[in-house]
This record gives sequence, C-alpha cells and structure tokens, in this order.
Amino acid sequence: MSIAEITRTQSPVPDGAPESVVAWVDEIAALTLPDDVVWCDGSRAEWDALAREMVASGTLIRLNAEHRPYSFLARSDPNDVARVEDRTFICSVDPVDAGPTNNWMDPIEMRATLQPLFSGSMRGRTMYVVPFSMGPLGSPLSRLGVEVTDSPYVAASMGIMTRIGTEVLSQFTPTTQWVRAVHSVGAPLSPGQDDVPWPCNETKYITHFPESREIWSFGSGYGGNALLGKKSFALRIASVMARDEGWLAEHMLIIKVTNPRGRVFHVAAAFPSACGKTNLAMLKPTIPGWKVETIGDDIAWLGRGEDGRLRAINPEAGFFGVAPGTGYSTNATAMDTIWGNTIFTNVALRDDGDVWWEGMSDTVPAQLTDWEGNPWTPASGRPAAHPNSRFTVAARQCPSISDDWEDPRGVVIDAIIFGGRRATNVPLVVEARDWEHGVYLGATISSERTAAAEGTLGELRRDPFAMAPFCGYNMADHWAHWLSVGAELRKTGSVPRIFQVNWFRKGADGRFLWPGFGENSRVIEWILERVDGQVAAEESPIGLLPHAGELNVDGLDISDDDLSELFAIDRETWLAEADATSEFFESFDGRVPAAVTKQLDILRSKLA
Ligand code: OXD
Ligand code: MN
Repeated sequence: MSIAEITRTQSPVPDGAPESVVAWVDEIAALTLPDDVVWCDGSRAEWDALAREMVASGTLIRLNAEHRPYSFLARSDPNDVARVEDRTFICSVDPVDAGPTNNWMDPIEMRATLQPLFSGSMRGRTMYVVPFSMGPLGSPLSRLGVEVTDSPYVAASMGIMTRIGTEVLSQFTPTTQWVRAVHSVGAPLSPGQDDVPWPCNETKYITHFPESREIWSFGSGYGGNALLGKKSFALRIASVMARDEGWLAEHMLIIKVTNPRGRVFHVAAAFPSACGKTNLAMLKPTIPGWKVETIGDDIAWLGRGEDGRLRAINPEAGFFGVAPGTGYSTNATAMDTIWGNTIFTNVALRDDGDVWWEGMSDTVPAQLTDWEGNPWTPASGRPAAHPNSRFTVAARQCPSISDDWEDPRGVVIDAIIFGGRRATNVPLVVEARDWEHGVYLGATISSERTAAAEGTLGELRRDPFAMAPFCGYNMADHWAHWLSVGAELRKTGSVPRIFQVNWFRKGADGRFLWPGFGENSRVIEWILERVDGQVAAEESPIGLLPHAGELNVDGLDISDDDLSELFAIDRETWLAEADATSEFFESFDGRVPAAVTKQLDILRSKLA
C-alpha cells in the first residue's frame, strides 16, 4: 500500500452501493491516488457546497444576484475551450469497428498509454463519484453510468446535465450493465502547491472502449471532453449499446408540435453542430395556431415501444448551449431559460456583475471583462465571449419544456428530420420516398466548407446523421442498423416519415434565401401536414417536394424568384454531388449497405 493510499480519507460509501461500483471506485482511486473520495448524493446541499468551494478557490465567479440569481461564471484555461476531436479515440478491438470516420487505437496500446497518465493524476485533489442516469429514472429506455472526476466543476455540471446521486444508485441491480467513466484533469498537486482556477493538461485523451463500455478522459475539463454523460456516453458508447440491443442513440433534438386542429406530433431532428439545433428545439412559430414545445436539444435515444412504434427520450436533464448568437431576437426561450441557476463558461462579464456575449443584445456594452479576464471594449477587435462559450442549465427551467419530456415510455416519433448547412443544391425541404431513401438522406448530410461559386458545388464536409464525431462504431454499419430498425418498424406498419431540410441555401448573390429562425415553423407545418395527409407532394429526382403554392409563405416577405431558387434542382451540380457521394461511400471499403448505394443509383437514373 502506498503512503498516499494510507493518508487518503474516504467519505462513507453510501448504504446499498452496488459492489461492482464500490470495487471499481476503489480500483480507480488506487490508480489515481486522490486525497479524498466523495460519493455525490445529488442533493441541493451538496451542489451548494460545491459551488461555495469553487467560488472560494476562484474556479467560479458569482454573478450579481439582482441580474442573474444563483448563477456563476467559469473561465477555462485558454487552451481548453472545446471538444478535441483529434484527441478523441474509439478503441475497439478491431479497427474496422471504428471505421474511417473515427480515430482508432488498439485498446491494449491505449490502456498502456493511459496507465502512466492516470497513475497518481488525482494527487492533492478530491475524486467525486457521480452515479448518473441517462434518461428518466426507471425508464426502460434509460441507462446508468458512474463518472469519477477530480473536477468539482464537472461534478456540479453533471448534476445539471444528468440525473445523479443516491436515487440513481438505488436503480442498480446486481445484473445492471453500467458505463464506467473516468475523468481526470491531469493536474495532480504536490503538497503545498497552489491550484489554478481551471486545471488541465496539454496532453489530452478522450478515449472510448466500446466493447467494455468504458470511457477514459484525461487532460480537459471542458464540455463534451469532461461531462462524460453527453457525447461520450449518450452518443459514442450508447450508439454501440443501441446497435447491440436494437435501438438508436442519435444526435437529435426532440420537439412536440401541436397544430391548429389540436393534433399533437413529435419530431426528432439531426443537425451537425452549429446549425441552430437549440433554436429549433425552442422554436417560437411565426404562423398562427401552431405550438412547439421542447423535449431535448441535442441527443435522442429511440427504440421500438411495446406498441411497436418508434419512441424517443431525451437522455439528458440539462442544456449545454452555445451562448454567442443567443438573444431575445434569435431564441427568446433560451434567454428566459437562463434567467438564473445557470453556470456560464467563457462568456464576458459586465461591470454590473451580469454576463454578456456577442448576439445577446443589439447594443454592445461600452466595456466588459472578456472571457479571459482582460478589459475589453468594442474597439478591442476580438470577441468578448469565446465563440464556443456555453450556458449549463436544467431543462426543467425551460419555459417551453413539454409536459411529456420525462415520460418514461418515451414519446411517439411521427417524423424524422435531417439537416445540414448547404449553400447550394439542397432545397428548403424534401421528403424521403421511403425509410431507405431517408437513411440515404441521413448518410449524405453535409455542410459546404466554402461558399460555392455560382453553378458549382462547394467542398463538402460530410457529417452522416450529424454523427461523424459521435458514432462509436463504423458509420456504414450505423446505416445498416438504421435499415434494420426500419424493417422492424415496418412489421407493425408504423414507420415515421423522414425529411431533409436546409435553412442555409444561398442565392447566386451569396444571400441566404430563407429567413430561418421562427419562420422555420412554416417548414415544420408542411412536414406535419404531409404526415397528417393534408397536402400532396411532387416527385422530383431527389425526393418529394411541396407543390407550388403549398408551402405557407403568408405574410412572409420572400420573392417568387427566391422561393423557386430555394427549390431549384440543377442537374449538373446534382450529378457532381452524386459523384462526390460515391467517392465518400468508397471510403468505407465495401461496407456501405446495398440498400444505401442503390439510392445513389436511383438518384443518378432519375437525373438522367
Ligand atoms: C455540441 C456539439 O456541443 O454538437 O452539442 O458540438
Ligand atoms: Mn451536439
């Protein structure tokens, strides 16, 4: 036994803590050698104590309660500001199981790499043990995990983003398959050494072992690198669990939509990062009689319910939203959600003790303290808030949260939407001909890196199913899995309809053709009127389009020319896109399912 182990104090292990968890916590503590081990109970008192300690240590700044009650600002290390995709690994036994869209490393080699990094990495710190549930407690769709972390910021954030603590521990049974998540900022303290407000390490590893359902994250305290319930568990590991168990873990928001006739629908929608998912999740329709309520803004777990229908839960309990660009004119609901009880990270601080970021208000404050803690004025020539600065807030605080957002059975999904950021080619909305065509639309989600010149195709950044950074297994197998889920759903005759949307198409003059934001409700209207059998659609080579005049543009200032450009299909650029897609499919070494490549043949023949 090492000296560090002898001097380590340990908070009592909660009564009834499962043996497998206790044994694992002991094992990780023996490796990382924290000074203390604290089991989080998830209570308010515990969160308050964590916040108090972080204010005392300088990790959090308490905001002026008059403006932002019980809210805090964290400033990260300037080198630890975002997810690090090039340091994110899928360590499957067989490299083919990671596929060409992931960084792969042999699990034995990765364990050997991580061992010396984690050895003693928590010295001088407290290790928090955070039992958490992804999904409502007790839902058949929920899954359990335990994250150990040496960051109080991560422990407190997990308490907002997931359901944590004693109640979660009571859900474990001796046979529960739970996910093991180890997180260390990688900054051990020697006796007497002063800490810094945001400890981290230049060396970073965000690693996933899909076969053993383990996550090991080293060196970063930021967002998805560290709040391991989110991208690491709920997408990368969960996508593998879902493949093995017959469900889907997807990078999708979920909304409930009520039409003027009072019919209720639920929609799941996948968009790549930075395409306005949180805005759509909190959409305020501009068209009369329509209502949108929020169930989730980032991740959906979908599975076949006992009734044979596709049902979904939001596995998270909070929002980790991008602050810049969020304001009363773009997302009033998000602004009303973050009135208080919020942790802000890397936003700017106002002189009155409130926060600010670019896009929060039309008027820019005359002076601020920027996200790095330096004085800032509009003349500084740099953003006051980091572009990836965030708010962390409980979902239940959202004024548009739906009454069924924690329904343990999940909500029935009526329509699935895939979106990308496309300057050219992709119309405002297209309906897939069938599930297989829908899978093709998901597989070909992409964004244009550079604005294309007129009549050409820009360079495409492929982001299939908006899962490129998040799929824990071979992406082509993910498409095959979608096909098999569709086949199962078809047996009971209730297959959700699939649509593709693009809010970002530009005209030849480089202008966005569609106003976006609240006006996107018009597209949701067309989609759900299709689902409800109220409108017809027109065949086109790329799918079903609204009949001319059937997209509701009442009261919208959009010219007929812009409207027809929004739906224009240019044969040449679509053939170029088909070529680019077939090149992309080739990168999967023959693993792309035949039903997906067949869609490419259908597209080409319809364009001919
Ligand atoms: C996110 C992302 O932070 O998708 O949600 O990058
Ligand atoms: Mn996301």
